[in-house]
Amino acid sequence: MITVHHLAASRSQRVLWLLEELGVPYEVKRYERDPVTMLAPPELRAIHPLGKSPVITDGDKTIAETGAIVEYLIDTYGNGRLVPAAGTPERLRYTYWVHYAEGSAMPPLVMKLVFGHIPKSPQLPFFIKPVARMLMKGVTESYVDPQIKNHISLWDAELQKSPYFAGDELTGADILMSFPVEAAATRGTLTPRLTDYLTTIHARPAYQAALKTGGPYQLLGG
Ligand SMILES: N[C@@H](CCC(=O)N[C@@H](CS)C(=O)NCC(=O)O)C(=O)O
Repeated sequence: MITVHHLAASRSQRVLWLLEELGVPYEVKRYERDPVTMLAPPELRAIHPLGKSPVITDGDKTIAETGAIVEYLIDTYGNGRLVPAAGTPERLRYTYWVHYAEGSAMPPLVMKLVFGHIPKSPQLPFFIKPVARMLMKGVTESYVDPQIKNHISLWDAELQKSPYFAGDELTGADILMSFPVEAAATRGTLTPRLTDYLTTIHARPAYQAALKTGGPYQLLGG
């Protein structure tokens, strides 16, 4: 039996969605975030030393990192589903987006979230807060926001070529990319094409089933 070590409102939601798409039985072990720091609880470190979610266990295997989990599950349980055939141009697109989602898209989105929180931190003396706010605002406006805008344009251009990130069918690339697109939706404006894309993937029965299993999904991106 596969166990998904699921942190509330997190990247882990994608793994539940994938398992629902594949129709593979699984169980969920839920972890709640610390209400102040929003970090994962220390119990998660007993499963994987980084103490981050998602992590899955499957028999004697422990697998962390969303991209690695998605590749493992599709390779092991997909029977050719949710991945374009090897050697096709779609397969190359698939590989790119599977790695890009966490490697390139998420860093500026997380930066924006963290920079927004720093000035509100209770640890910060009150007289530093206005300076921190000015600094973070400056970096966000001059560096982070233009980066995010650039990424959003890239996604939009890709979805102009085909309805999904790696062609005409939903694949693991869409499951990986759902989180950055959702995170960008909460932090700025998506293009109409990307908004429609989110509507399409959110309407999938497997996505809806995963929401029921995973519990309330309020994006934090951290
Ligand atoms: N690149 C990793 C990121 C893992 C990660 O940062 N997960 C977040 C959940 S969205 C987490 O566990 N945050 C809580 C913490 O860092 O304590 C992946 O995709 O698995």
